[in-house]
Amino acid sequence: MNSDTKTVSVNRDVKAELRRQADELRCEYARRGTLIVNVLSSPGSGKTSLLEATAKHWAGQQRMAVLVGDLATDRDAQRLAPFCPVEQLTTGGACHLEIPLVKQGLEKLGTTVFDFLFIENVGNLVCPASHDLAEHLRVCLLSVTEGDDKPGKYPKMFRTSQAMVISKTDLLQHVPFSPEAAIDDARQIQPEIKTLSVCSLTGTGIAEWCRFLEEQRNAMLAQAATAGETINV
Ligand SMILES: Nc1nc2c(ncn2[C@@H]2O[C@H](COP(=O)(O)OP(=O)(O)OP(=O)(O)O)[C@@H](O)[C@H]2O)c(=O)[nH]1
Ligand SMILES: [Mg+2]
Repeated sequence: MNSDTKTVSVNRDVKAELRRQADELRCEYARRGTLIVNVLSSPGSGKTSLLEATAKHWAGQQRMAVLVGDLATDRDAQRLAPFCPVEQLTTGGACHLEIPLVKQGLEKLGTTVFDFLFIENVGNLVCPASHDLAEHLRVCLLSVTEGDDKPGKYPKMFRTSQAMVISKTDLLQHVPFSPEAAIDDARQIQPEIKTLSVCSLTGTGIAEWCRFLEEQRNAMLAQAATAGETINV
């Protein structure tokens, strides 16, 4: 070792610090009455399309905003901007979002209070599963063109999600995908997982999806009220 080199030991657990920051934000946004939803899936499964359809369905009824993560470009933010406040989080090549970038996005969104804050993660069925983004609800999309065997092949993604949304159901007639097989496979990993089906292009299933989200938010508000929190809704 070069005599000028110094060894510095880092005793702080970086992951524990990120978890602490995520927990702090989760509590803060529950107090604000904002349900944070982390939306994950492989590339092109229909995350942005689902959020566009959600914003159109709720227009004037629920206040929503989106933080959208991508390796490069602000294309998804441009698609969502006509419908709701949105901030693009560009990872510069990283395959998933982490809490510091999410915090930057939240700061850019400012102090406006939203009922729902969606985080569209980078398209990837592996790494995003390992990162807590302060969400109250984690949702994983599985499009019918990907195959009904994917939950078992990417177990962490489905084990850590509270809901699985089967997307692009209009294509079911063209591909060998069994929704029952996909649901069975997901339930082997996560017996409690809620399952929904949508076609964002036609709007089929969007009302049920939105109702599910509203129920989740109501449950969060009720839990916060039971805990004696002052909720700003
Ligand atoms: N047939 C059909 N196509 C869809 C549906 N939803 C989305 N698509 C198409 O699938 C492609 C990808 O959709 P996106 O919404 O961009 O998917 P994404 O998951 O946001 O993609 P990334 O952000 O790149 O990971 C687009 O060409 C959409 O038009 C659907 O319900 N049915
Ligand atoms: Mg997208």
